[in-house]
Amino acid sequence: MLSESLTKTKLTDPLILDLLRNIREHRSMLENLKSIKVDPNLTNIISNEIGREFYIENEFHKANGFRKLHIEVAEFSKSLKILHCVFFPDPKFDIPIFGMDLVKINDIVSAAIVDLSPVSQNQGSKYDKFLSEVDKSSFTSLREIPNWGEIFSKNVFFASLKSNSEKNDFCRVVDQYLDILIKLNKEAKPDYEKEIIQERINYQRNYCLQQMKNEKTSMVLLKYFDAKWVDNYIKSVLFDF
Ligand code: BLA
Repeated sequence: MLSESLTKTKLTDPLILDLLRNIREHRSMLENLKSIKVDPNLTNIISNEIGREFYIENEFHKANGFRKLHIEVAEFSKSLKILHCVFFPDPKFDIPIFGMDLVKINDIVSAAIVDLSPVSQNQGSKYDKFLSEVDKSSFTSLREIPNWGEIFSKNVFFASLKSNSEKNDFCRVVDQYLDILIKLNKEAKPDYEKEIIQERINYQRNYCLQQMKNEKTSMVLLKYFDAKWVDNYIKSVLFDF
């Protein structure tokens, strides 16, 4: 087992710890898993200034089929907790982008989103059926995807979580989406045709550019960091391409 899978986070929120454990478990199933070196100033960021406390913890890996496996745990002003995860595929492989975001404000999970987002025009048809079979019937507060979210698949799941049973159900949906991702990864063989690879690169670039239009990400960071720092963090840590 990699030492990273044992890394303790400062965060103690049970829902986020559950999701984190599950995501790390799936990550550990990938072949040739290696951590990626990233500027330590951007990996673990902590402030203890009274009233403006925060910490951001990042893990970066790569593996067969993936150019970057990123997990971020963050807490701001002791009230806003975030679990952010994007697994970017290696464009040589026919694997979608796994993305999830959980935003918890005090005890309310206002946003819980998970998707396997396509990186080519026809990719969805390969796994749409599996995603659509994942049971999402129990949720009471589904949310509408904003305009920039055209990058997501038609089976993107987005909701607020209102009860413990919805929180458990979201963990199950994430678990099942990750199972599907691992299965697609196992079946994938590298492609060498330039056009196919270029299309996947273009889709990843577009995914990142659209995510950058989510002002809610930058609005949080701008409360704690200056604009130049935020711009660099978003472009090099969260959504590089
Ligand atoms: C929304 N993202 C949000 C919100 C906050 C953040 C505060 C508002 C919560 C709400 O609408 O209820 C903040 N998210 C962050 C920050 C980070 C983060 C600061 O990850 C990291 C430092 N966002 C992603 C990814 C996805 C994503 C990978 O980073 C999806 C795979 C989605 N976040 C997403 C969506 C919304 C959101 C769709 C709702 C936006 C809206 O309704 O306008």
